[in-house]
Amino acid sequence: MKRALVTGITGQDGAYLAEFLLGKGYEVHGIKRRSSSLNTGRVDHLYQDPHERNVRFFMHYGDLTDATNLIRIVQEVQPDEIYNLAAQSHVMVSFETAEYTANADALGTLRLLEAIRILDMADHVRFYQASTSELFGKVQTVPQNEKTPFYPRSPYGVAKLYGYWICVNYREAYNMFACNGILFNHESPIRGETFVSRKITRAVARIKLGLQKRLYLGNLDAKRDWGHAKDFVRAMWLMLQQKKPDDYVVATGESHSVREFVDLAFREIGAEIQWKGKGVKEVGVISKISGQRSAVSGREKKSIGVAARPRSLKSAEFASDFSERALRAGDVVVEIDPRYFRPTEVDELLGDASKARRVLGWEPRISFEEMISTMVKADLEEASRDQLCKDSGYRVLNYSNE
Ligand code: NAP
Ligand code: G4F
Repeated sequence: MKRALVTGITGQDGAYLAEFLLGKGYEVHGIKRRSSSLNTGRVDHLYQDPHERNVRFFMHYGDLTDATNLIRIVQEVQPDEIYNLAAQSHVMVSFETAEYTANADALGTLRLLEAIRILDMADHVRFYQASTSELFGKVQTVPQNEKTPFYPRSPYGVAKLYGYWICVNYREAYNMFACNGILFNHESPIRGETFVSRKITRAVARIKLGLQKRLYLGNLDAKRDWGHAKDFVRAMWLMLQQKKPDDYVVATGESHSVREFVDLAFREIGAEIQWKGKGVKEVGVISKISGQRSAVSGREKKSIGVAARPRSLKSAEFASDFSERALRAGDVVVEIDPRYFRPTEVDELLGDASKARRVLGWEPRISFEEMISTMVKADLEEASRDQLCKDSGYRVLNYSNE
C-alpha cells in the first residue's frame, strides 16, 4: 500500500486530495497545525478512530515553520509521496503578513525538502510542490504556460517563487523526484470564505434568504482562469505517477471576470444583475427576478437534516419567495469597498495546460458554470440552516463581508 504525507490537510485541496488518495487505496497522513479550536471540518468525514482496524487516515500536529517537527514526522511516516499544500494562501493577507508568508510558503518548502535530504530519502520519495499561477503575476504573454516568464505581484507570489525554484534546484542538485504544479485558481463549495468565489456564492445565498443585504467587493474587472478543486487534485497525483519529475501548468483555458462570476451566481437564484455607475461608485442592482435554478427543495432540505418549510421552494413559487424575503428589483446588492483593492493586482490570468493534457492525459471535467451552480447550491443549504435558526428566534452572526 502506498503511503502519502499531505501538508495543509485541513485546507480545500488537502481535503479533496486526501479523499482522492484514500479512493486509490493509499494510506494518508496529514499534517495539521495546532489551533485553539477544531478546524478539521473539511476532513471530519475521513476521520477514523485510530483504535479501529485497517485505519488508513492519520493526522499529525506540525507546522511548516518548525523544521525539527517536519523532520520527525517525515521520519515516522516514511512516505512514498509528499504533497506540500500547506501555505498562507491568501494573496491580500500576504501584504499584511509578508514575513510570515515568506517563512511558511518559501522556507516551509525548503524545510520539507531538507527533511527528505537529511533523512536520506531523496532517492525514493516523490515530492509535489503547490506552485501557483500567481507566479505569472503581471503576465508577460497570454495565455501562460510552463515557459512563460514569472513576474509575481505580491509577497505571496514572491514567496511561492522561492518555493518553485528551490523545488527545481533540489531536483537538479540531488536528483529528487520533485514536481511543481503551477495551478490556476480552483474553487469548490469548501473554498475558504474570504476568497472571492466563495465570498460571492455565500453572499448570494444569504441575500436570497434575507440573511444579508449587500456584498462588498474590490476589483470587479480582475479576470481569472477558474476551475474546480476536485479536477485539480487529480492532476497533482498524476504528476507524481510519471517516469520523470517535471513542472506542469494546470488550468481550464477559460478566463472570466469577477463581474461575470457575480452575474452567474445571482442568475443561479433567478436574479439578473445590472451594473450601474463607474469606479468605486459602481453598484450591482437587481434588474429582474425570475424562476430560480438553485432552490433547496424540501427533499434536499430533509437530506441535510433541515426540516422543510411548509411551503417548499419550487421554481414557480420562487418569485413569491423573493418577495417574502423582501428582495426586489431595484435593490442594490453589490457595492465596491476600496479596502479590497490590492497594492499591486494581477489583472488577468489565462492558462495553457496543453502539456498536462499531452503528458498526463489530464483535462478538467467540471465547467465554470457547473462549479458556480454547485457552490451556490451548497451555500443555500448552509444559509438555510442559519435561516431556520433565525426564524426560530436564535441569533445568527453575519461575518460575510470579510
Ligand atoms: P487553503 O484552503 O488556504 O489551505 C491551506 C492549508 O495550509 C490549510 O490546511 C492551513 O491550515 C495550512 N497551513 C497554513 N499555514 C501553515 C503552517 N505554517 N504550517 C502548517 N500548515 C499551514 O489553500 P488551498 O486552496 O487548499 O491551496 C492549497 C495550496 O495550493 C496552497 O499552497 C496554495 O497556496 C496553493 N494554490 C492554491 C490555488 C487555489 O486556487 N486554491 C491555486 C494555486 C496554488 P489551517 O486550516 O490551520 O489554516
Ligand atoms: O479569490 P482571490 O482572493 O484569489 P487570488 O488572489 O487569485 O489567489 C488565489 O488563487 C491563486 C492562483 O492564481 C492562488 F495561488 C492563491 O493561493 C489563491 O488561492 O481573488 C481573485 C480576484 C483578485 O483579482 C481580487 O482582487 O478577485 C479580486 N477580488 C475582488 N473583490 C477580490 C474581492 N478578492 C477577494 N479575496 N475579496 C474581494 O472582495
